[in-house]
Amino acid sequence: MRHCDSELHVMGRSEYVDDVTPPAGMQHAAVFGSPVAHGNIKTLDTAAALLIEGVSAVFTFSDIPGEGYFGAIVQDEPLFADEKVFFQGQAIALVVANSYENARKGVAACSVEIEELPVITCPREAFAKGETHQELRVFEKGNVDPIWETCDTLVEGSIDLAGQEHLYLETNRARAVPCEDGQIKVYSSTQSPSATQKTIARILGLPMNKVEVDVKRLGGGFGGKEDQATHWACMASLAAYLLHKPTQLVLSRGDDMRMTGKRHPYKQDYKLGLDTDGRILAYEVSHYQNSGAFMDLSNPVLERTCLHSTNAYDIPNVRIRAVPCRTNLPSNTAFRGFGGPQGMFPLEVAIEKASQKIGVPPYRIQELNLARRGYVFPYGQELEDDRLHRTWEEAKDTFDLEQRQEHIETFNSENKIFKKGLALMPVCFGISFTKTFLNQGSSLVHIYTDGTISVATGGIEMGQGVSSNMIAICCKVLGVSHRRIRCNSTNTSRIANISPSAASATSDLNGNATIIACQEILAGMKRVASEEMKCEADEITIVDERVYLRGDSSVLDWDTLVLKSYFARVPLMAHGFYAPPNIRFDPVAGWGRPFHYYTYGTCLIEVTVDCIRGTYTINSSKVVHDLGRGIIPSVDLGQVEGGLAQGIGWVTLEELAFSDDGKLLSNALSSYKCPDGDFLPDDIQVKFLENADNPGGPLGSKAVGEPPFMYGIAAYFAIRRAIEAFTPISESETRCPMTPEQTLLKLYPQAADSFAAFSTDK
Ligand code: LUZ
Ligand code: MOS
Repeated sequence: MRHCDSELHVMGRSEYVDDVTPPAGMQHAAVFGSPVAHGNIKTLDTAAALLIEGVSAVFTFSDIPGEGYFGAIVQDEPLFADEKVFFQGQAIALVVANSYENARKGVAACSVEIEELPVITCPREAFAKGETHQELRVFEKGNVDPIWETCDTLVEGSIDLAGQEHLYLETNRARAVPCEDGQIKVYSSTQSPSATQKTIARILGLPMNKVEVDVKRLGGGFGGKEDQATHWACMASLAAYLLHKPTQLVLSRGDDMRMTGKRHPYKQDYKLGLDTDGRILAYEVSHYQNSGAFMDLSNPVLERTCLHSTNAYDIPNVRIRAVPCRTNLPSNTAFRGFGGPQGMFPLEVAIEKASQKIGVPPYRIQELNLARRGYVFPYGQELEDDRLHRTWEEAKDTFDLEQRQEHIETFNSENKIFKKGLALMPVCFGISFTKTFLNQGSSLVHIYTDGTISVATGGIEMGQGVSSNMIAICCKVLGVSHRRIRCNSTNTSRIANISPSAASATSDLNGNATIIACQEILAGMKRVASEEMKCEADEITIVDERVYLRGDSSVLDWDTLVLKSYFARVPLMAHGFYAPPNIRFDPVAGWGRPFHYYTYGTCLIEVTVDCIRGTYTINSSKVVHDLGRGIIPSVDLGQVEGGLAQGIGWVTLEELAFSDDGKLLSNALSSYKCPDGDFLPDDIQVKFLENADNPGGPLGSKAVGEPPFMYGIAAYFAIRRAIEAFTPISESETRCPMTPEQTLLKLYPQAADSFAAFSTDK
């Protein structure tokens, strides 16, 4: 089986929110955003907009009939600016017109006078000024303080870790259609239909049962639509509700980049202590999270940063300090990995520094400290297997690590201008929402009298293949061909209280629920078959659309049994609900067993740096990944390769830049470079761990969405090692991404000052 949308995608026939034929009289909306990052609104002039031909209305904060403020964790965010603005691009007004062009003309005609206030863009500065969304939190294991003086090697430093633009192909958008009796139906590009439904109800002052949210598919989400698709759906709904006309809001690429939050940038301090052998004795890290203007999901993102701060390593003494800092930038939000990558990064920096002091390759220190079965993470969960080691050992063997290392050393001794570097990245990523209650999935399976099947779950199809996985699961459990099965849109009227499609857990949660639903229907059908064949129901199986009795093929086929079941008044529909057992987490104590299980893997990346130009080639990335027993191999491979590419992009080309006054400088695809097929390595090898069934996942599978992202981190260190082969790196702060510009500055530190003099107002 392939990805079930592949044909439609290739033909350009798959439909997104605004591809569906618009209802008659549909209006178009556009957003007027703040031109400055912080200030008091003195006067807002929208009269000129109303004079533009086709413009029917302009809405602001005071037009909101229900609650004007919302938020997943705390309700601190207004739908439109309420007297003050807190970031450039913050929505101030919504212009509605008879066409997209006229709505944009209306926006251009709006003007605002703002008394500007000081702008903070740096989380350290925000922290120093007491601008935090929450108190600083500390996670501890053992006690680092008395250990430092016993260490043979100590390294410390600070890090400037950049954020990342989601760059989903489909920008945020929604279409709202008013229905009878004050109800509203909303088509939204959201990863979280129930959060969208709930927030629309809140903003409009409606009960939730008057709001229906429907999602066919997304053109990518990556976390960017976990919490921040809501705003646009609420705005379209507000206009539709107040004007009694269907209204569509589609963000332009520029507006989407400027108005929505991204991966959180962090500032970090680390300190690592090791003994003579390279064994890590103590690790301390402080995370100053650049959270942006409002809380959004910053709290759980930072929590995952803390939980993954020791990644895959066994460290006896750990102190993790973390604080979400309020800055005048768009509220940063979920992004594949959800703070995990930011948690893992500083430890790898520290290990690299330590390896130079000790004089061994970093992978030796990584290997020596890799956690084994029985290890207890700083938050209390125990590592229950040795699969992480398996991926590490297999990566080393399969990809000839020692030989590659020798090859690189030889190459570097023979070449002056080109230098090569290699790095490994082990990943141990916890699967489950850390907010335990979110770990629930639902599925509704219908079998129609012609034998065809439809499945609808809480899972959102955003390209990752969850619909295909649901079909594959139905097909395996029911014993029928995937051609009989369709996956329906995700709809709040079919499934209630849907958790966001996030945390890599969508196929797990909804897949297990689908198994439960299929088994329930199947049980009824087997009863019917057993009466027909005068046997016990558990002697019946269905394979390849045929009924088998004690393993022998019978005359009954699927279509016949479906009809017989219908006439026997046996239900051919079922709702399955699944919640993984045995998980709990106390966020105040920072203690528990938050994860159902871990997904593991090891990645090896090799690069070549052109030491004259500062450019580089990623030669290869080779991965051993623990997939459990994969559901659809091509879909899983797509997730691993896609995650890897996005991770490589984060640490190399993708430079998110803001000016000191909070303006997004990397505000278009011309100034924000993401990896393309040409940049990515020609040699990508992904090997799935064999004999690795996962009892916690549907059909033995494992969550695969986020973990591969962190493989990309290896590219950063491979480039640094190549640079080190040319000239030692000295720096007061370690900066990521390692763009070609950064690489050049590292290659020629003497020239860095003069470069700085030439560089523009960054
Ligand atoms: N979303 C969320 C997530 O709300 N909680 C999580 O723990 C999480 N983890 C990864 C991605 N999204
Ligand atoms: Mo996500 S970062 O799993 O929406």
